[in-house]
Amino acid sequence: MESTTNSPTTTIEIQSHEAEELWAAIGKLVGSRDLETLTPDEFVDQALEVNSLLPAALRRQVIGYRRYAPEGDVILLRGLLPDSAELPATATAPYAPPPPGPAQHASLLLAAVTVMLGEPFNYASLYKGRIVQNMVPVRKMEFTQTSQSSTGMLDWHCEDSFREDRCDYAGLLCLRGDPSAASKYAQVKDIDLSSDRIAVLRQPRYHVRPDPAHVLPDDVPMRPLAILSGSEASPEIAYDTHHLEPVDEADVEAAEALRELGVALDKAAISHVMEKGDLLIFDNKRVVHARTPFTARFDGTDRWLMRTMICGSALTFRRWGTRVPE
Ligand SMILES: O=C(O)CCC(=O)C(=O)O
Ligand SMILES: [Fe+2]
Repeated sequence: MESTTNSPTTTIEIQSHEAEELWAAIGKLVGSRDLETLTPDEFVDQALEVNSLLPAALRRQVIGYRRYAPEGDVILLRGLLPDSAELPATATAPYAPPPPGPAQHASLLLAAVTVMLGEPFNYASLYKGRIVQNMVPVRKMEFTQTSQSSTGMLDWHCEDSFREDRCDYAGLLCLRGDPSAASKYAQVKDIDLSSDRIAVLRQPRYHVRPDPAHVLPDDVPMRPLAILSGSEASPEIAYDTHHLEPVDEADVEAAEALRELGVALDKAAISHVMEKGDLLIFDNKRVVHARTPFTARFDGTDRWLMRTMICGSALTFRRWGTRVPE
C-alpha cells in the first residue's frame, strides 16, 4: 500500500508531567483492586470517575472532535501513558483478562477517554464480550484477517460491517509497539473516484459476511448493503476487503467499482506506527483501517494494543438494553 499524508491526523500531545500525574491518580483511585470483579456497567462507571481526572485541554479536544471533527475523522492522542508505567508481559489472547495493576489501569484509561464519545460496548459474540480487548498476535493466527494476525497484512476493513449497529468509533491504546506494524487508515472523504463509480457503490448491490473473529452459527445470512451512503458532503462507508462482494457474481460493474475503491483507499492511506501511550480514535462510519505485517515472538514482548468500541447513539444503546448485545 502506498503511504501518503494528504489529510493530516489531529495529534494531541499529553505533556509528560500530566501523564505522570494522571497515572498516579488512577493508581491511587484503583490501587490493587481487581477491576475484573466489576460488571461491564460498573467498569464504565469507574471510567467516568477517571474521566474527571483527565487534563482539561484533552477533554475539550476530544469533545470538539465528537461535535465537529474539525480536522478530520481520526484523532491521535500521544503520551497518555508515562514512561514510568511498568506494564506486564503482553497478553496472549484478545480475551485474556489483564492482571490487577498497570494493565488494568491502562484499560480503564482507554475507557475514560473514549466514554466522551458515547458508550463503550462489545458484542457477546466477539472475544467473550469483553469491553476492552487485547489486540495481540496469537500463534497459528498469523495470516488470519483478525487482530490476532501478525506475519500477514490485516487488510482494509471497518469494524463489524456485517452489523447494522456497528460501532460509531473505535479507540486503540498502545501499551507496547512494534516498529514494523503500521496502523493505516483512509478517510472516505479523501477518496478519489469517478461519479459513475460512486453511484454504483451507493447502490445496495453488495453483501457482507460476518467477521471471522466473531463466534457465530454458520448460517448467519450475509447482510445486503450499499458501500457508500450519507450525503455527498459527509459520506459514510462500510467496507471489508475479504468479506464483502457483489450480491450477483455476474455484476461486473459492481465488482469493478469495488476494485477501484480498493485502489482509491490505498492512495488515501495515512500510516502511523503506534508507540506506547498512543491512543488512536477513528470514526468507524467514515474511516477504513488496516495494519501492516510484523513478526511476533510470542515471548511477552510483542505488540499490544487495547481496543474498545463506542456506540455514539444513546438511542441504539437503550434499544440494546445491555452493554454486551447479542
Ligand atoms: O492491530 C491493529 O492495529 C488493528 C486491529 C484491528 O483493526 C482489528 O482487530 O480489527
Ligand atoms: Fe479493525
